[in-house]
Amino acid sequence: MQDPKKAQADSISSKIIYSGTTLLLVTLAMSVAMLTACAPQNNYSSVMPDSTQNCGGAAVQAKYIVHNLDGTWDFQEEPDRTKFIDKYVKPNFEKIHFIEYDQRISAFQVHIDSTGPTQGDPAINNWGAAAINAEAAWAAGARGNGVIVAVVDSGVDITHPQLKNQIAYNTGEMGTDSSGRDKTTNQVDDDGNGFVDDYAGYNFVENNGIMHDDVGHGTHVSGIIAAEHTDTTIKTGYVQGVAPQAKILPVRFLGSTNGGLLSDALKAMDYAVMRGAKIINASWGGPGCATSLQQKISDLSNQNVLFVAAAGNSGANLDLSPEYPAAYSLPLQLTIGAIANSLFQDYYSNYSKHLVHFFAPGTAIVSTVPTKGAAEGSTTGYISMTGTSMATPFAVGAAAVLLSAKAGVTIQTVRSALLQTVDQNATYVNVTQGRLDIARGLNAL
Ligand SMILES: [Ca+2]
Ligand SMILES: [Ca+2]
Repeated sequence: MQDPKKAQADSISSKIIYSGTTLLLVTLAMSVAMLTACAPQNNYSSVMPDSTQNCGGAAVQAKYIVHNLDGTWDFQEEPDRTKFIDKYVKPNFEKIHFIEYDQRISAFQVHIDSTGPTQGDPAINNWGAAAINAEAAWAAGARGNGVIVAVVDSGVDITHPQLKNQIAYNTGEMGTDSSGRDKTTNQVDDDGNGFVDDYAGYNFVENNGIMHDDVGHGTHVSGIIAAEHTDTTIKTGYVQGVAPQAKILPVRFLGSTNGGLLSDALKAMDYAVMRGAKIINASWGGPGCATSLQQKISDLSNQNVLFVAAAGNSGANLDLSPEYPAAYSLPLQLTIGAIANSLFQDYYSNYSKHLVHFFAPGTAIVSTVPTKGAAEGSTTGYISMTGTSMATPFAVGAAAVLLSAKAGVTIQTVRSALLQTVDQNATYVNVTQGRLDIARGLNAL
């Protein structure tokens, strides 16, 4: 995307940096020259997205995402483009960095292998946790203690028996208010954080604090990260979260059809940071052309928040068929592909020597889903799913474990340790030629 305002912003900052009179004059002269040179395009439309842009059909042309030069976001809705320019762009032009259309985002389609394994069923074999050597971490007491992990997804079933104690509850929205009403439902922003009744995360699809998961995707991801257990060894029959003392922050932006809006994803990530999340699980993406998503993940890097993205399930080389956010390659990003139980890269997983950092277990992963009302039809609260959506939370859980393992460990150190300690296999097509190994990662801290 063209960035006509960047040159202007750069010249403004150079004016501030150089204090010598000559330099200042030269810089000012250059600025004037640049502005004059840009003049034919420097009308209000210059910050607008091309009206023909449809981003592979994902663009929502009545909705706009505005990024301001001061780093803030604005979200606007106006079906008439000319009206939008007159009413919003002209009065705010001087402070706008860029504007783009809102877009539809999808959770990566996962394959449902089997529905309804029951507790105690040997089909719940936790092969993924075993493959990444999670036992070593549990035995060492490194269990993600206190690390808040945001599952920015389709919501989470916060009543699931293996998740209800694993949620990053907001105590400022719990208990009773001065009128004796339940703070979780009193329609009051009791803790003054800008969100009403957000006792268990926030639902940006319906703009309320009521957390639910119609499709099971976010609940499945959450179980892989932090399903409750106290074991130090791999057992069968129930799910064992990789980081069972991490806290899940549910942030819902994908609705009942697994679709969501980019604007809601941006708001969801802002919310996650505000609530103290150190790691974001992003098991979603698509073709898209979202400058704002790239900007947001770049901002997260500056805020020391790790953004972990699923590589996608097209079985493609991301170098040739990029999907986003998987292919952004930002400083504090990890992009995760998938291996099967054989430990070989599975056919559906996207790959790239430059953009996919390592692989993690993604095939036939049993994890938690809502017991009632899940589209997948589970009546037991467990389901087996396959996809890079499942590989991503293994990496997220591992990062939480490493972050909690030693005082003073930074998220940058955690990311480097995970990258440097993969188990390698010559057949893997990714940056490290490797797959996730928590035990080795811990040893490298
Ligand atoms: Ca609140
Ligand atoms: Ca409240």
